[in-house]
Amino acid sequence: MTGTVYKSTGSWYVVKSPAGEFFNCRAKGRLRLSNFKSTNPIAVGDHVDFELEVKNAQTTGVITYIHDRRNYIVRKSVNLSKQTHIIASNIDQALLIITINNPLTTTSFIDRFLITAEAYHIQSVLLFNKIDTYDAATKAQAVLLQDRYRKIGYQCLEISAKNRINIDAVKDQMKQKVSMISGHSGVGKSTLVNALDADLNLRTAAISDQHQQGQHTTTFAEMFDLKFGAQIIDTPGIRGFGIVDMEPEEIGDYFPEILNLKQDCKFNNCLHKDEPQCAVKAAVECGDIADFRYHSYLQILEGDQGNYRSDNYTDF
Ligand SMILES: Nc1nc2c(ncn2[C@@H]2O[C@H](COP(=O)(O)OP(=O)(O)OP(=O)(O)O)[C@@H](O)[C@H]2O)c(=O)[nH]1
Ligand SMILES: [Mg+2]
Ligand SMILES: [Zn+2]
Repeated sequence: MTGTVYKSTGSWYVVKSPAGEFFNCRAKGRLRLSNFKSTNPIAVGDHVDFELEVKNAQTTGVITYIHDRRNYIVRKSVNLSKQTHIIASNIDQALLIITINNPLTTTSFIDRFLITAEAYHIQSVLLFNKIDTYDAATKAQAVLLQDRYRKIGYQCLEISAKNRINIDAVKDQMKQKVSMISGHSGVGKSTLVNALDADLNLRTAAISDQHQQGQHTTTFAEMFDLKFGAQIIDTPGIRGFGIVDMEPEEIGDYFPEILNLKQDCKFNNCLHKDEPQCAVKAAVECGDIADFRYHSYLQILEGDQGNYRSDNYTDF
């Protein structure tokens, strides 16, 4: 039987059968695992073959095979271990939840996320959450950021998961798709899932007063079927986002506005750094490419791991 993984705790998996039943499964001992080293060989969204076993009147499953993934999104831990973790697989789009403060989401974090999604051919939508709390200055920042990202081609929405503002627009964007929801801890991912379907009632928690950071309330990725005909994968908050193995020449290709201009650079292997007659640098100078995007590009090119909170919005 072939099913879809809805939850993964690392040792147990919840798999949905074609008939819509959920089974607790474990992985068969000698299962051939994915060809790169990851902390979790089986991820939410995976299509797997599994067999049922009945022991002591309990039915559980054994996963015997993982089908090839259409795509997946991975995160490399920013600590020394450099381990790769598959966040989710076989997804149609990524919803990145951004908060301007409480907690702060930096542009460098947003851009690291976006280029990773670009590299795996996954469309991203930016959701600016908690707009019910924005004062005039925060609102102005949010508008500026949305203008910049829309100009590059990313869809942006302002929402309040808590006060249910623009939730229908999010639903429209999600219909008939599998969406993965991502962002720092405390930005409101689980609150949004609850707003999309009140029956789900996922655990959420206030961010800590002291550090203005989330408390990592969601600890495992999990997929949910939503009543309006969509699936969503709630994920644990991510701190930093280490970029997975990219060649320096490749990085610019995942910034759509850089990719667009690179044929106008004098050198066809231009890294848009110190080279003369670089169309990208010229576009940064005249404001066609946002300073903060170019800054993110250089950071990634230089292999800076972009640790959470090491920078802020001052660069635009
Ligand atoms: N004012 C306001 N608060 C919100 C909004 N969305 C979420 N919150 C609050 O932010 C806090 C964190 O929300 P969660 O949904 O637990 O955040 P999360 O992204 O799931 O966090 P992790 O599971 O830790 O990754 C909770 O106190 C929510 O009530 C919003 O639109 N406006
Ligand atoms: Mg959560
Ligand atoms: Zn160039």
